[in-house]
Amino acid sequence: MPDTPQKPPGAPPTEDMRALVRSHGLGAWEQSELAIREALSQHLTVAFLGSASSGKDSAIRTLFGVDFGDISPIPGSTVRMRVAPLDPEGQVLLVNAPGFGDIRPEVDDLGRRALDTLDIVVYVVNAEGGATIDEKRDLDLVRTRGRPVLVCINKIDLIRPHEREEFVAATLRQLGVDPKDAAVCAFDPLPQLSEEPIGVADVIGWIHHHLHASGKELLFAKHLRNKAAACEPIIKVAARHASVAGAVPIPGADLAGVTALQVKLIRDIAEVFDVPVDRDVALFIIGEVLSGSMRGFVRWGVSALKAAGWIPGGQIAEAAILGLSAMVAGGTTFGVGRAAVHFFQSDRKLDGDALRAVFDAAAWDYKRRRDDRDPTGNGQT
Ligand SMILES: Nc1nc2c(ncn2[C@@H]2O[C@H](COP(=O)(O)OP(=O)(O)OP(=O)(O)O)[C@@H](O)[C@H]2O)c(=O)[nH]1
Ligand SMILES: [Mg+2]
Repeated sequence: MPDTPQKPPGAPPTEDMRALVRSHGLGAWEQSELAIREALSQHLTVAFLGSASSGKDSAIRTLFGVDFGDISPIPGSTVRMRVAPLDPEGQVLLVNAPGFGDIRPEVDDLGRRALDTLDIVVYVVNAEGGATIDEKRDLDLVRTRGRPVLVCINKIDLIRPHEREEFVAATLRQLGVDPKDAAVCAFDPLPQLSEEPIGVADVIGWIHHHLHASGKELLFAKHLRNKAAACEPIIKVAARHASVAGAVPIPGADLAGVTALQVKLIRDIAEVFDVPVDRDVALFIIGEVLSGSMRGFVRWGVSALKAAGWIPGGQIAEAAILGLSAMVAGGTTFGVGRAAVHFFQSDRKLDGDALRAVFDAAAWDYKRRRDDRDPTGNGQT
């Protein structure tokens, strides 16, 4: 028996909460080990194609933080189609070429293998001047390979803000591209027009989404320059999975399923930051944020669930409770992810209070966005 049986559910002492997380998180730690090792043993090839000066090198520099010209190309590269590894083992290859048009006959062995194993194509179009017939023809050829192709309308900073929407729509129509497979970008904007690159998060999100099926998204995220941006889609996916896990990750409820997802999420994030993480660190983060159950998001979750008729440990069958538990599970997982990002960004110097503050802000943010999408509040989106 726990030594505090009289405590109302939803408000166990902080120490109990930490112990609870610990007991659920230990097994999850072992399970996630294998999954991560497998994800990181994959191979990934991303091609950046597009006509002269469209911004291929700028895209590579902004996304991966490397100067493509400084990486030694692998044998099989040609003057026009260069293939270079992002890591010493050559697990992640980048292809940098104008297009596929007349290239195939020129490349041999490894270069051809790079083309054959392509995972993702990023086709960069220069917004200045709009799309050309040649680009349309080349893009059509690229698409015949059956790989996911993202079209980036780059240098959007050079188009006047009020003309952008119409310009983008017209360009995509000309190219025959579905807007969901396009991103509006400025990989290297003129400083006077935009201080930051534009559209990078969209590009990362799209690629992450399309690599998810093959399990290569962690390898991709690990090589990105902007670590927080790299983690964002990972956090969103984990929150979505948690929200459908049908478990309530709060004191007095069934932590197990959601804790396992959160432990894995923290490990993934640590991998992206390339920092060692051990079990205790992961459980520390989860334990600290959830032990803030006397206030904030977790407190809201407990009260809302109880008001809807939820009994801790009971079956979740009613739609209202199901919707709320999905919100709580998704929100806490989203919050745990953001807290972990800040934790690793701060070089592991965040204490419990700081972690809880980040957690809470993110969890409310998640709830607000869900509420906007689902004004009925019953989670049936
Ligand atoms: N204004 C603006 N200029 C950009 C942007 N992206 C790239 N450029 C500029 O466009 C020029 C060409 O960019 P690169 O990244 O070298 O293009 P590329 O496709 O690799 O060019 P090639 O290898 O010569 O075909 C450079 O001067 C960049 O600074 C952008 O988003 N906005
Ligand atoms: Mg170039």
